[in-house]
Amino acid sequence: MSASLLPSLDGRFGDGDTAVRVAGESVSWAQLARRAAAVAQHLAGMSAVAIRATPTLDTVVGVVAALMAGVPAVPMPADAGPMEREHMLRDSGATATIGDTQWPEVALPKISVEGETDWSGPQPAGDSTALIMYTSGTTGLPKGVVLSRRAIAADLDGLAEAWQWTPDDTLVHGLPLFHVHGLVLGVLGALRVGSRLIHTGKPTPQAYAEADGSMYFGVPTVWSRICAEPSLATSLRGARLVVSGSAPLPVAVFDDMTRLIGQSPIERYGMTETLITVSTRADGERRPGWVGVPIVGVESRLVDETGAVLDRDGSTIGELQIRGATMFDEYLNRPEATASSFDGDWFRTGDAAVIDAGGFHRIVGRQSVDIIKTGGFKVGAGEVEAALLTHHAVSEAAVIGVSDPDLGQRIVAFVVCDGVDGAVLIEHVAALLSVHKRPREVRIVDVLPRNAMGKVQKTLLT
Ligand code: MCA
Ligand code: AMP
Repeated sequence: MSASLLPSLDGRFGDGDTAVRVAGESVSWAQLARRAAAVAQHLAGMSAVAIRATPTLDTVVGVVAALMAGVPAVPMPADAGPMEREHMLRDSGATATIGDTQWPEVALPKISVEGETDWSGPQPAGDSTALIMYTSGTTGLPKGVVLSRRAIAADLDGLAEAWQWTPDDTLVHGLPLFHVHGLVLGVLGALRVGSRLIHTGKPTPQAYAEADGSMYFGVPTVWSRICAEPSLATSLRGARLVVSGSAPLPVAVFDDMTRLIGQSPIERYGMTETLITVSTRADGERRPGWVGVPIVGVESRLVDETGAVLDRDGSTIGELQIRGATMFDEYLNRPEATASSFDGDWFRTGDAAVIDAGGFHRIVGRQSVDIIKTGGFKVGAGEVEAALLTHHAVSEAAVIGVSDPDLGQRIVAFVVCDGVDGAVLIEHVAALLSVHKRPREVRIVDVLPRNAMGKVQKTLLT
Protein backbone atom coordinates (compact mmCIF):
# COMPACT_ATOMS: atom_id res chain seq x y z
CA MET A 1 0.00 0.00 0.00
CA SER A 2 1.19 3.46 -0.76
CA ALA A 3 2.59 4.90 2.45
CA SER A 4 1.30 8.21 1.24
CA LEU A 5 -2.35 7.54 0.38
CA LEU A 6 -3.90 5.55 3.25
CA PRO A 7 -1.49 5.67 6.20
CA SER A 8 -3.96 3.96 8.58
CA LEU A 9 -3.35 0.76 6.63
CA ASP A 10 0.41 1.04 7.17
CA GLY A 11 -0.11 0.87 10.94
CA ARG A 12 0.52 4.61 11.35
CA PHE A 13 -2.31 5.00 13.87
CA GLY A 14 -2.04 1.71 15.76
CA ASP A 15 -4.80 -0.77 15.23
CA GLY A 16 -8.25 -0.07 16.63
CA ASP A 17 -10.35 -3.28 16.76
CA THR A 18 -13.30 -1.66 15.08
CA ALA A 19 -11.53 0.92 12.93
CA VAL A 20 -13.93 0.39 10.05
CA ARG A 21 -17.53 -0.75 10.39
CA VAL A 22 -19.78 -1.08 7.37
CA ALA A 23 -23.41 -2.13 7.75
CA GLY A 24 -22.59 -3.85 11.04
CA GLU A 25 -19.41 -5.69 9.95
CA SER A 26 -16.21 -4.47 11.62
CA VAL A 27 -12.49 -4.82 10.98
CA SER A 28 -9.30 -3.36 12.33
CA TRP A 29 -7.05 -1.45 9.95
CA ALA A 30 -4.59 -4.39 9.97
CA GLN A 31 -7.36 -6.81 9.03
CA LEU A 32 -8.58 -4.51 6.30
CA ALA A 33 -5.05 -4.27 4.90
CA ARG A 34 -4.63 -8.06 4.98
CA ARG A 35 -8.02 -8.69 3.40
CA ALA A 36 -7.31 -6.15 0.70
CA ALA A 37 -3.89 -7.68 0.07
CA ALA A 38 -5.53 -11.05 -0.59
CA VAL A 39 -7.57 -9.44 -3.37
CA ALA A 40 -4.80 -7.13 -4.60
CA GLN A 41 -2.47 -10.02 -5.43
CA HIS A 42 -4.96 -11.11 -8.12
CA LEU A 43 -5.34 -7.59 -9.55
CA ALA A 44 -1.74 -6.56 -10.12
CA GLY A 45 -1.13 -5.55 -13.73
CA MET A 46 -4.79 -5.18 -14.75
CA SER A 47 -5.84 -2.08 -16.67
CA ALA A 48 -8.92 -1.45 -14.47
CA VAL A 49 -11.29 -3.35 -12.21
CA ALA A 50 -15.03 -2.68 -11.88
CA ILE A 51 -16.48 -2.92 -8.40
CA ARG A 52 -20.20 -3.32 -7.79
CA ALA A 53 -20.35 -0.78 -5.00
CA THR A 54 -22.86 -2.15 -2.55
CA PRO A 55 -22.80 -0.62 0.94
CA THR A 56 -20.69 -3.46 2.35
CA LEU A 57 -17.26 -4.08 3.78
CA ASP A 58 -16.45 -6.13 0.68
CA THR A 59 -16.75 -2.97 -1.41
CA VAL A 60 -14.29 -1.17 0.87
CA VAL A 61 -11.92 -4.16 0.68
CA GLY A 62 -12.23 -4.18 -3.12
CA VAL A 63 -11.46 -0.48 -3.50
CA VAL A 64 -8.53 -0.65 -1.08
CA ALA A 65 -7.24 -3.72 -2.94
CA ALA A 66 -7.28 -1.86 -6.24
CA LEU A 67 -5.42 1.07 -4.67
CA MET A 68 -2.91 -1.33 -3.18
CA ALA A 69 -2.32 -3.01 -6.55
CA GLY A 70 -2.14 0.34 -8.38
CA VAL A 71 -5.09 -0.67 -10.58
CA PRO A 72 -7.77 1.94 -11.38
CA ALA A 73 -11.00 1.09 -9.55
CA VAL A 74 -14.31 1.71 -11.29
CA PRO A 75 -17.03 1.89 -8.64
CA MET A 76 -20.37 1.03 -10.26
CA PRO A 77 -23.81 1.81 -8.81
CA ALA A 78 -25.06 -1.34 -7.14
CA ASP A 79 -28.33 -1.07 -9.04
CA ALA A 80 -26.87 0.04 -12.38
CA GLY A 81 -29.09 -1.16 -15.18
CA PRO A 82 -27.74 -2.90 -18.30
CA MET A 83 -27.54 0.34 -20.33
CA GLU A 84 -25.26 1.96 -17.75
CA ARG A 85 -23.27 -1.18 -16.93
CA GLU A 86 -22.46 -1.94 -20.51
CA HIS A 87 -21.22 1.59 -21.09
CA MET A 88 -19.12 1.80 -17.93
CA LEU A 89 -17.49 -1.58 -18.41
CA ARG A 90 -16.65 -1.02 -22.05
CA ASP A 91 -15.55 2.60 -21.65
CA SER A 92 -13.37 1.96 -18.59
CA GLY A 93 -11.64 -1.06 -20.12
CA ALA A 94 -12.19 -3.03 -16.91
CA THR A 95 -10.79 -6.53 -17.24
CA ALA A 96 -12.37 -8.03 -14.10
CA THR A 97 -15.15 -7.38 -11.63
CA ILE A 98 -15.36 -7.47 -7.86
CA GLY A 99 -18.50 -7.89 -5.81
CA ASP A 100 -21.85 -9.50 -6.19
CA THR A 101 -22.08 -9.04 -9.95
CA GLN A 102 -24.95 -11.10 -11.23
CA TRP A 103 -24.81 -9.31 -14.52
CA PRO A 104 -25.93 -11.81 -17.15
CA GLU A 105 -24.34 -10.03 -20.09
CA VAL A 106 -20.93 -9.57 -18.45
CA ALA A 107 -18.35 -12.22 -19.21
CA LEU A 108 -15.41 -10.68 -17.29
CA PRO A 109 -13.66 -12.78 -14.66
CA LYS A 110 -14.85 -12.21 -11.08
CA ILE A 111 -12.30 -11.69 -8.34
CA SER A 112 -13.72 -12.88 -5.05
CA VAL A 113 -13.20 -11.03 -1.80
CA GLU A 114 -11.89 -13.70 0.52
CA GLY A 115 -8.88 -14.58 2.65
CA GLU A 116 -6.12 -12.52 4.25
CA THR A 117 -2.42 -12.25 3.33
CA ASP A 118 0.57 -9.95 3.70
CA TRP A 119 1.11 -9.46 -0.05
CA SER A 120 2.55 -6.12 -1.10
CA GLY A 121 3.47 -4.83 -4.52
CA PRO A 122 5.47 -1.87 -5.79
CA GLN A 123 4.33 1.53 -4.58
CA PRO A 124 2.03 3.12 -7.20
CA ALA A 125 3.17 6.54 -8.42
CA GLY A 126 1.34 9.62 -7.13
CA ASP A 127 0.20 10.58 -10.60
CA SER A 128 -1.23 7.13 -11.34
CA THR A 129 -4.99 6.67 -11.59
CA ALA A 130 -6.76 5.71 -8.39
CA LEU A 131 -10.40 5.86 -9.49
CA ILE A 132 -12.51 6.21 -12.61
CA MET A 133 -15.85 7.62 -11.45
CA TYR A 134 -18.76 8.03 -13.83
CA THR A 135 -20.67 11.29 -13.81
CA SER A 136 -23.60 12.42 -15.95
CA GLY A 137 -23.38 15.31 -18.40
CA THR A 138 -25.96 17.37 -20.22
CA THR A 139 -26.07 14.94 -23.11
CA GLY A 140 -24.94 11.45 -23.92
CA LEU A 141 -23.66 8.72 -21.68
CA PRO A 142 -21.93 9.36 -18.34
CA LYS A 143 -18.26 10.35 -18.61
CA GLY A 144 -15.47 8.55 -16.76
CA VAL A 145 -13.65 11.01 -14.50
CA VAL A 146 -10.03 9.95 -14.07
CA LEU A 147 -8.81 10.78 -10.56
CA SER A 148 -5.18 10.42 -9.54
CA ARG A 149 -3.90 9.37 -6.15
CA ARG A 150 -2.28 12.78 -5.85
CA ALA A 151 -5.53 14.68 -6.37
CA ILE A 152 -7.33 12.52 -3.81
CA ALA A 153 -4.55 12.99 -1.26
CA ALA A 154 -4.55 16.77 -1.78
CA ASP A 155 -8.31 16.95 -1.36
CA LEU A 156 -8.44 14.86 1.78
CA ASP A 157 -5.59 16.82 3.35
CA GLY A 158 -7.25 20.11 2.50
CA LEU A 159 -10.52 18.98 4.05
CA ALA A 160 -8.80 17.56 7.13
CA GLU A 161 -7.19 20.97 7.64
CA ALA A 162 -10.46 22.87 7.14
CA TRP A 163 -12.48 20.57 9.36
CA GLN A 164 -9.78 19.84 11.99
CA TRP A 165 -10.41 16.18 11.17
CA THR A 166 -8.09 13.98 13.26
CA PRO A 167 -7.61 10.38 14.44
CA ASP A 168 -9.75 11.30 17.45
CA ASP A 169 -12.81 11.51 15.21
CA THR A 170 -15.38 8.86 14.45
CA LEU A 171 -16.93 9.52 11.05
CA VAL A 172 -20.49 8.35 10.48
CA HIS A 173 -22.41 8.23 7.20
CA GLY A 174 -24.44 5.87 5.06
CA LEU A 175 -23.88 7.35 1.61
CA PRO A 176 -23.46 5.30 -1.56
CA LEU A 177 -19.94 3.99 -2.18
CA PHE A 178 -19.96 4.73 -5.93
CA HIS A 179 -19.62 8.51 -5.71
CA VAL A 180 -17.02 10.93 -4.42
CA HIS A 181 -19.02 11.91 -1.34
CA GLY A 182 -19.47 8.44 0.15
CA LEU A 183 -16.32 6.79 -1.20
CA VAL A 184 -13.55 9.39 -1.45
CA LEU A 185 -14.49 11.57 1.52
CA GLY A 186 -16.45 8.99 3.42
CA VAL A 187 -14.08 6.02 3.20
CA LEU A 188 -10.69 7.10 1.88
CA GLY A 189 -10.90 10.24 4.05
CA ALA A 190 -11.25 8.22 7.23
CA LEU A 191 -8.49 5.83 6.15
CA ARG A 192 -6.15 8.72 5.32
CA VAL A 193 -6.81 10.72 8.47
CA GLY A 194 -6.89 7.64 10.70
CA SER A 195 -10.33 8.36 12.14
CA ARG A 196 -12.72 5.50 12.85
CA LEU A 197 -15.46 4.97 10.29
CA ILE A 198 -19.00 3.80 10.82
CA HIS A 199 -20.89 3.32 7.56
CA THR A 200 -24.53 2.75 8.43
CA GLY A 201 -25.44 0.88 5.24
CA LYS A 202 -28.21 3.35 4.45
CA PRO A 203 -28.35 7.01 5.47
CA THR A 204 -31.46 6.67 7.62
CA PRO A 205 -32.25 9.05 10.49
CA GLN A 206 -32.45 6.10 12.90
CA ALA A 207 -29.02 4.77 11.94
CA TYR A 208 -27.39 8.20 12.24
CA ALA A 209 -29.01 8.77 15.64
CA GLU A 210 -27.71 5.44 16.97
CA ALA A 211 -24.15 5.70 15.65
CA ASP A 212 -22.47 7.94 18.24
CA GLY A 213 -19.99 9.66 15.95
CA SER A 214 -18.07 12.92 16.14
CA MET A 215 -18.50 13.81 12.44
CA TYR A 216 -21.49 13.09 10.24
CA PHE A 217 -21.72 13.42 6.45
CA GLY A 218 -24.99 13.76 4.57
CA VAL A 219 -26.62 15.16 1.46
CA PRO A 220 -29.40 17.73 2.04
CA THR A 221 -32.14 15.09 1.62
CA VAL A 222 -30.58 13.08 4.44
CA TRP A 223 -30.41 16.15 6.69
CA SER A 224 -33.97 17.22 5.99
CA ARG A 225 -35.21 13.68 6.73
CA ILE A 226 -33.26 13.70 10.02
CA CYS A 227 -34.72 17.07 10.98
CA ALA A 228 -38.21 15.74 10.26
CA GLU A 229 -37.65 13.44 13.24
CA PRO A 230 -36.62 15.87 15.97
CA SER A 231 -36.14 13.21 18.65
CA LEU A 232 -33.53 11.53 16.44
CA ALA A 233 -31.92 14.78 15.31
CA THR A 234 -31.24 15.78 18.92
CA SER A 235 -29.23 12.55 19.37
CA LEU A 236 -26.56 14.17 17.20
CA ARG A 237 -25.95 16.93 19.74
CA GLY A 238 -22.72 15.27 20.89
CA ALA A 239 -21.17 15.51 17.41
CA ARG A 240 -18.24 17.82 16.73
CA LEU A 241 -19.20 18.53 13.09
CA VAL A 242 -22.19 17.84 10.88
CA VAL A 243 -21.36 18.29 7.21
CA SER A 244 -23.66 18.77 4.22
CA GLY A 245 -22.82 18.69 0.53
CA SER A 246 -23.53 17.39 -2.99
CA ALA A 247 -26.53 19.70 -3.46
CA PRO A 248 -27.86 23.01 -2.11
CA LEU A 249 -28.84 22.85 1.56
CA PRO A 250 -32.12 24.76 1.95
CA VAL A 251 -31.85 27.56 4.50
CA ALA A 252 -34.82 26.08 6.41
CA VAL A 253 -32.91 22.81 6.84
CA PHE A 254 -29.77 24.71 7.91
CA ASP A 255 -31.87 26.47 10.55
CA ASP A 256 -33.53 23.22 11.70
CA MET A 257 -30.11 21.57 12.05
CA THR A 258 -28.83 24.52 14.07
CA ARG A 259 -31.83 24.36 16.40
CA LEU A 260 -32.08 20.58 16.80
CA ILE A 261 -28.44 19.49 16.68
CA GLY A 262 -27.20 22.56 18.55
CA GLN A 263 -24.69 23.60 15.89
CA SER A 264 -24.83 24.93 12.37
CA PRO A 265 -23.76 22.56 9.61
CA ILE A 266 -20.52 22.77 7.70
CA GLU A 267 -21.43 23.19 4.02
CA ARG A 268 -19.00 22.23 1.35
CA TYR A 269 -19.13 22.30 -2.43
CA GLY A 270 -17.46 20.16 -5.04
CA MET A 271 -17.75 18.04 -8.12
CA THR A 272 -16.61 14.60 -9.14
CA GLU A 273 -14.10 16.29 -11.48
CA THR A 274 -12.62 18.75 -9.00
CA LEU A 275 -13.29 16.85 -5.77
CA ILE A 276 -14.39 19.03 -2.87
CA THR A 277 -12.93 22.47 -3.36
CA VAL A 278 -14.83 24.98 -1.24
CA SER A 279 -15.96 24.60 2.37
CA THR A 280 -16.83 26.42 5.51
CA ARG A 281 -14.20 25.82 8.14
CA ALA A 282 -14.53 24.21 11.56
CA ASP A 283 -13.12 27.44 13.03
CA GLY A 284 -14.91 29.79 10.63
CA GLU A 285 -18.23 31.41 9.89
CA ARG A 286 -21.18 29.17 8.90
CA ARG A 287 -23.61 31.18 6.83
CA PRO A 288 -26.89 29.66 5.59
CA GLY A 289 -26.98 29.43 1.79
CA TRP A 290 -23.20 29.85 1.47
CA VAL A 291 -20.55 27.14 1.07
CA GLY A 292 -17.40 28.84 2.38
CA VAL A 293 -13.91 29.37 1.05
CA PRO A 294 -11.46 27.36 -1.12
CA ILE A 295 -9.55 24.67 0.73
CA VAL A 296 -5.73 24.67 0.79
CA GLY A 297 -4.32 24.16 -2.71
CA VAL A 298 -7.45 25.39 -4.55
CA GLU A 299 -8.22 28.72 -6.25
CA SER A 300 -11.53 29.97 -7.62
CA ARG A 301 -12.78 32.77 -9.86
CA LEU A 302 -16.01 33.95 -11.46
CA VAL A 303 -16.25 34.69 -15.17
CA ASP A 304 -18.94 36.06 -17.46
CA GLU A 305 -19.99 34.59 -20.82
CA THR A 306 -17.08 36.36 -22.57
CA GLY A 307 -14.56 34.86 -20.16
CA ALA A 308 -13.94 38.16 -18.34
CA VAL A 309 -13.17 37.78 -14.64
CA LEU A 310 -15.88 39.27 -12.42
CA ASP A 311 -15.81 41.15 -9.14
CA ARG A 312 -16.01 39.44 -5.78
CA ASP A 313 -18.68 41.72 -4.41
CA GLY A 314 -21.17 39.21 -3.02
CA SER A 315 -23.78 39.94 -5.67
CA THR A 316 -22.33 39.61 -9.18
CA ILE A 317 -23.21 36.20 -10.58
CA GLY A 318 -20.84 34.36 -12.89
CA GLU A 319 -19.68 30.88 -13.75
CA LEU A 320 -17.50 29.44 -11.01
CA GLN A 321 -14.14 28.21 -12.24
CA ILE A 322 -11.69 26.19 -10.18
CA ARG A 323 -8.04 25.23 -10.42
CA GLY A 324 -5.57 23.50 -8.15
CA ALA A 325 -4.21 20.33 -6.67
CA THR A 326 -7.47 18.40 -6.44
CA MET A 327 -8.25 18.42 -10.20
CA PHE A 328 -9.07 15.28 -12.22
CA ASP A 329 -6.76 14.28 -15.08
CA GLU A 330 -9.26 13.86 -17.91
CA TYR A 331 -12.54 12.42 -19.05
CA LEU A 332 -11.60 8.92 -20.13
CA ASN A 333 -11.62 8.48 -23.92
CA ARG A 334 -13.12 11.98 -24.33
CA PRO A 335 -10.29 14.39 -25.23
CA GLU A 336 -12.68 16.96 -26.76
CA ALA A 337 -14.89 16.96 -23.66
CA THR A 338 -11.81 17.34 -21.47
CA ALA A 339 -10.48 20.23 -23.56
CA SER A 340 -13.78 22.08 -23.67
CA SER A 341 -14.25 21.83 -19.91
CA PHE A 342 -11.14 23.92 -19.27
CA ASP A 343 -10.22 27.55 -19.88
CA GLY A 344 -6.43 27.22 -19.63
CA ASP A 345 -5.92 25.44 -16.32
CA TRP A 346 -9.28 26.71 -14.99
CA PHE A 347 -12.05 24.07 -14.89
CA ARG A 348 -15.46 25.37 -15.93
CA THR A 349 -17.82 24.01 -13.26
CA GLY A 350 -21.07 24.95 -15.03
CA ASP A 351 -22.30 26.26 -11.66
CA ALA A 352 -23.42 29.87 -11.29
CA ALA A 353 -22.06 31.46 -8.12
CA VAL A 354 -21.22 34.66 -6.29
CA ILE A 355 -18.13 35.33 -4.17
CA ASP A 356 -18.03 38.05 -1.54
CA ALA A 357 -15.12 40.29 -0.61
CA GLY A 358 -14.13 37.91 2.17
CA GLY A 359 -13.88 35.02 -0.32
CA PHE A 360 -17.13 33.32 0.77
CA HIS A 361 -18.94 31.45 -2.02
CA ARG A 362 -22.65 31.01 -2.68
CA ILE A 363 -23.83 28.57 -5.35
CA VAL A 364 -26.76 30.14 -7.16
CA GLY A 365 -27.66 27.27 -9.51
CA ARG A 366 -26.60 25.23 -12.50
CA GLN A 367 -26.14 26.92 -15.84
CA SER A 368 -27.81 24.03 -17.70
CA VAL A 369 -31.39 22.84 -17.13
CA ASP A 370 -30.24 19.46 -18.39
CA ILE A 371 -28.33 18.63 -15.22
CA ILE A 372 -30.63 17.53 -12.42
CA LYS A 373 -29.61 17.02 -8.78
CA THR A 374 -32.01 14.65 -7.10
CA GLY A 375 -31.33 13.43 -3.58
CA GLY A 376 -27.71 14.54 -4.17
CA PHE A 377 -27.38 12.36 -7.29
CA LYS A 378 -26.47 14.14 -10.52
CA VAL A 379 -28.59 12.93 -13.42
CA GLY A 380 -28.32 14.07 -17.04
CA ALA A 381 -31.70 14.75 -18.63
CA GLY A 382 -30.42 13.33 -21.93
CA GLU A 383 -29.64 9.95 -20.42
CA VAL A 384 -33.17 9.59 -19.03
CA GLU A 385 -34.69 10.81 -22.31
CA ALA A 386 -32.65 8.23 -24.23
CA ALA A 387 -33.87 5.49 -21.88
CA LEU A 388 -37.50 6.58 -22.32
CA LEU A 389 -37.13 6.61 -26.10
CA THR A 390 -36.11 2.94 -26.07
CA HIS A 391 -39.72 2.13 -25.11
CA HIS A 392 -41.63 1.25 -28.28
CA ALA A 393 -44.66 3.34 -27.29
CA VAL A 394 -42.67 6.56 -26.74
CA SER A 395 -42.14 8.92 -29.66
CA GLU A 396 -40.83 12.02 -27.85
CA ALA A 397 -39.49 12.70 -24.36
CA ALA A 398 -38.19 15.72 -22.46
CA VAL A 399 -36.92 15.48 -18.90
CA ILE A 400 -36.53 18.27 -16.36
CA GLY A 401 -35.83 18.71 -12.64
CA VAL A 402 -38.73 20.15 -10.66
CA SER A 403 -38.22 21.66 -7.23
CA ASP A 404 -39.01 19.08 -4.54
CA PRO A 405 -39.08 19.52 -0.75
CA ASP A 406 -37.48 16.12 -0.08
CA LEU A 407 -35.12 15.51 -3.01
CA GLY A 408 -34.18 19.11 -3.90
CA GLN A 409 -35.24 18.32 -7.44
CA ARG A 410 -37.35 15.43 -8.67
CA ILE A 411 -37.10 14.04 -12.17
CA VAL A 412 -40.20 14.74 -14.23
CA ALA A 413 -40.60 13.36 -17.76
CA PHE A 414 -42.87 14.88 -20.40
CA VAL A 415 -43.69 12.18 -22.88
CA VAL A 416 -45.54 11.85 -26.15
CA CYS A 417 -46.62 8.23 -26.30
CA ASP A 418 -49.24 5.85 -27.45
CA GLY A 419 -51.05 3.37 -25.22
CA VAL A 420 -48.76 3.21 -22.20
CA ASP A 421 -49.13 4.74 -18.75
CA GLY A 422 -46.58 6.64 -16.70
CA ALA A 423 -45.95 3.89 -14.14
CA VAL A 424 -44.80 1.53 -16.88
CA LEU A 425 -42.37 4.14 -18.21
CA ILE A 426 -40.97 4.79 -14.73
CA GLU A 427 -40.29 1.06 -14.32
CA HIS A 428 -38.78 0.96 -17.80
CA VAL A 429 -36.18 3.59 -16.89
CA ALA A 430 -35.54 2.05 -13.45
CA ALA A 431 -34.78 -1.25 -15.16
CA LEU A 432 -32.36 0.22 -17.73
CA LEU A 433 -30.48 2.73 -15.57
CA SER A 434 -29.80 3.10 -11.82
CA VAL A 435 -33.04 3.27 -9.90
CA HIS A 436 -32.35 6.84 -8.72
CA LYS A 437 -32.39 7.99 -12.36
CA ARG A 438 -36.02 7.00 -12.81
CA PRO A 439 -38.58 9.81 -13.25
CA ARG A 440 -40.69 10.24 -10.14
CA GLU A 441 -43.48 11.53 -12.34
CA VAL A 442 -44.46 11.18 -16.00
CA ARG A 443 -46.72 13.74 -17.65
CA ILE A 444 -48.22 12.52 -20.90
CA VAL A 445 -48.63 15.33 -23.43
CA ASP A 446 -49.81 15.65 -27.02
CA VAL A 447 -46.79 17.65 -28.19
CA LEU A 448 -43.60 19.07 -26.75
CA PRO A 449 -43.10 22.84 -27.06
CA ARG A 450 -40.42 23.47 -29.67
CA ASN A 451 -38.79 26.58 -31.09
CA ALA A 452 -38.46 27.37 -34.80
CA MET A 453 -35.34 25.17 -34.96
CA GLY A 454 -37.30 22.24 -33.56
CA LYS A 455 -35.47 22.31 -30.21
CA VAL A 456 -37.58 21.49 -27.14
CA GLN A 457 -38.17 24.60 -25.03
CA LYS A 458 -37.80 23.13 -21.57
CA THR A 459 -38.60 26.40 -19.83
CA LEU A 460 -42.17 26.03 -21.18
CA LEU A 461 -42.68 22.59 -19.67
CA THR A 462 -44.97 22.68 -16.65
C1 MCA B 1 -37.84 2.45 -5.64
N1 MCA B 1 -37.01 1.43 -5.49
C2 MCA B 1 -37.04 0.74 -6.62
C3 MCA B 1 -37.92 1.39 -7.49
N2 MCA B 1 -38.40 2.44 -6.85
N3 MCA B 1 -36.40 -0.35 -6.99
C4 MCA B 1 -36.62 -0.82 -8.21
N4 MCA B 1 -37.45 -0.25 -9.10
C5 MCA B 1 -38.12 0.86 -8.77
N5 MCA B 1 -38.93 1.40 -9.64
C6 MCA B 1 -36.23 1.15 -4.28
C7 MCA B 1 -34.81 1.64 -4.33
O1 MCA B 1 -33.95 0.71 -4.93
C8 MCA B 1 -34.48 1.78 -2.85
O2 MCA B 1 -34.22 0.52 -2.30
C9 MCA B 1 -35.78 2.27 -2.29
O3 MCA B 1 -36.79 1.87 -3.22
C10 MCA B 1 -35.82 3.77 -2.11
O4 MCA B 1 -35.41 4.32 -3.33
P1 MCA B 1 -35.54 5.83 -3.61
O5 MCA B 1 -36.91 6.25 -3.27
O6 MCA B 1 -35.05 6.11 -4.97
O7 MCA B 1 -34.48 6.42 -2.65
P2 MCA B 1 -34.65 7.63 -1.75
O8 MCA B 1 -35.22 7.23 -0.44
O9 MCA B 1 -35.36 8.71 -2.49
O10 MCA B 1 -33.13 8.04 -1.56
C11 MCA B 1 -32.77 9.21 -0.91
C12 MCA B 1 -31.30 9.19 -0.56
C13 MCA B 1 -30.53 8.94 -1.84
C14 MCA B 1 -31.05 8.05 0.43
C15 MCA B 1 -30.94 10.50 0.07
O11 MCA B 1 -30.96 9.89 -2.79
C16 MCA B 1 -29.04 8.98 -1.65
O12 MCA B 1 -28.43 8.02 -1.18
N6 MCA B 1 -28.38 10.09 -2.05
C17 MCA B 1 -26.95 10.29 -1.95
C18 MCA B 1 -26.41 10.74 -3.25
C19 MCA B 1 -24.90 10.98 -3.19
O13 MCA B 1 -24.17 10.34 -2.44
N7 MCA B 1 -24.40 11.92 -4.01
C20 MCA B 1 -23.03 12.25 -4.05
C21 MCA B 1 -22.58 12.49 -5.47
P3 MCA B 1 -33.15 0.33 -1.16
O14 MCA B 1 -33.54 1.30 -0.07
O15 MCA B 1 -33.26 -1.10 -0.80
O16 MCA B 1 -31.83 0.70 -1.79
S1 MCA B 1 -20.82 13.07 -5.45
C22 MCA B 1 -21.08 14.75 -5.49
O17 MCA B 1 -22.15 15.20 -5.67
C23 MCA B 1 -20.01 15.76 -5.26
C24 MCA B 1 -18.62 15.34 -5.46
C25 MCA B 1 -20.21 16.27 -3.87
O18 MCA B 1 -20.26 17.49 -3.73
O19 MCA B 1 -20.35 15.43 -2.95
P1 AMP C 1 -21.39 15.54 -9.10
O1 AMP C 1 -21.22 15.58 -10.54
O2 AMP C 1 -22.31 14.45 -8.67
O3 AMP C 1 -20.07 15.49 -8.52
O4 AMP C 1 -22.13 16.86 -8.68
C1 AMP C 1 -21.49 18.11 -8.66
C2 AMP C 1 -22.49 19.19 -8.57
O5 AMP C 1 -23.22 19.14 -7.34
C3 AMP C 1 -21.92 20.58 -8.59
O6 AMP C 1 -21.59 21.00 -9.88
C4 AMP C 1 -23.04 21.39 -7.96
O7 AMP C 1 -24.01 21.71 -8.93
C5 AMP C 1 -23.63 20.42 -6.95
N1 AMP C 1 -23.18 20.68 -5.57
C6 AMP C 1 -22.26 20.00 -4.86
N2 AMP C 1 -22.16 20.51 -3.62
C7 AMP C 1 -23.03 21.54 -3.53
C8 AMP C 1 -23.39 22.47 -2.51
N3 AMP C 1 -22.85 22.43 -1.29
N4 AMP C 1 -24.31 23.41 -2.81
C9 AMP C 1 -24.88 23.47 -4.04
N5 AMP C 1 -24.58 22.61 -5.03
C10 AMP C 1 -23.67 21.66 -4.79
